[in-house]
Amino acid sequence: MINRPQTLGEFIIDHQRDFNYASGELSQLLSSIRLASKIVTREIRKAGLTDILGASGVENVQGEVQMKLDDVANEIFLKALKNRGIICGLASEEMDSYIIFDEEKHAESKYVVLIDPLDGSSNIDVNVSVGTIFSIYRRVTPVGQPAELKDFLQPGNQQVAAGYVVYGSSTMLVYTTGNGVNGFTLEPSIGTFQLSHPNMQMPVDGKIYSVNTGNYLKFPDGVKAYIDYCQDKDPDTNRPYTGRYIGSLVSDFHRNLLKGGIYFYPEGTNAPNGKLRLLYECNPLAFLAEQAGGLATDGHQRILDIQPDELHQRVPFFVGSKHMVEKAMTFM
Ligand code: AHM
Ligand code: MG
Repeated sequence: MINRPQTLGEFIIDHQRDFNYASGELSQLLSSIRLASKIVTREIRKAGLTDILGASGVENVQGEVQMKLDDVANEIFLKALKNRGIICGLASEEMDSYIIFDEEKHAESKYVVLIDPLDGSSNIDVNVSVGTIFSIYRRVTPVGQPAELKDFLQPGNQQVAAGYVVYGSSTMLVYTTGNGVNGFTLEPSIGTFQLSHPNMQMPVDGKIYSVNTGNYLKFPDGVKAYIDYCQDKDPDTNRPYTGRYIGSLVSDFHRNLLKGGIYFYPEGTNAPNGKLRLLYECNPLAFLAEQAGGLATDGHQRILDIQPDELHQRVPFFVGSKHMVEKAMTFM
């Protein structure tokens, strides 16, 4: 037998029984995300050529208007997720409202997906990595009826799976179904994700803090005091910490997951709930963080216990190594 890393497809099938409801549908859903992320990878790898092939919003040489990559990614995920008839609805950062899938093939669909198809997309212009974030729930309304808003407005502790794709120097897909976190790296020559990071664990302590310090003056006093703490010298607690902020949430989170660290996007005087969206940015990353031994809060309470009341709701976000998030909370 050839000794080679397990592919994502093999891993999904092997772990199908980990789910409470092992009907194979969630496996198919994850396979749709796997496919879409490969197509988005292909589109992103061409992004630097838009200036010569036609920038977004203008006509290309074929006379077609180029779409923004966020919209391209949204279309790709939407089509891939809709095709197999597994989900009854989709909500996305790119769409004001959720979409209902109620054609015949969705008659038995039990899942809804919430997605940020291309987070940090302003980084594309400067060739910095971006990501996709996704969150999956079982519907709460009866199967066979059109999905409703309440299917999407579930607290994060009800997620059945969540993950992200980081389009970096490699493309990686990292996900959890509530049984730990596993990371897969795309082998570009054969187009297959391979298990490169089994059972990922976030170090309980770290040396990295990630925050947009340009907002320092707008932050509440507790946040300012915590930033001062991060910068203070104390060799016993690894301080001063190293500041690392890409401004691309998935990449910042991914680095801190591997190396240990804290990411925070707090409320500010001009943004009472911060910037990040609860349902398709914070909840999925919070689920992953907890599954890897980390923590995620809004500064006061667990992110996963927040009952959402709107689709695009924002929330202050503190996520990362357990001891670092615990310490940050003592300042709030
Ligand atoms: P987006 O969903 O419009 O891309 O915004 C989310 C992004 C995150 O990736 C990143 O962490 C954050 O915005 C950066 O915001 P800021 O530039 O205010 O620091
Ligand atoms: Mg986003």
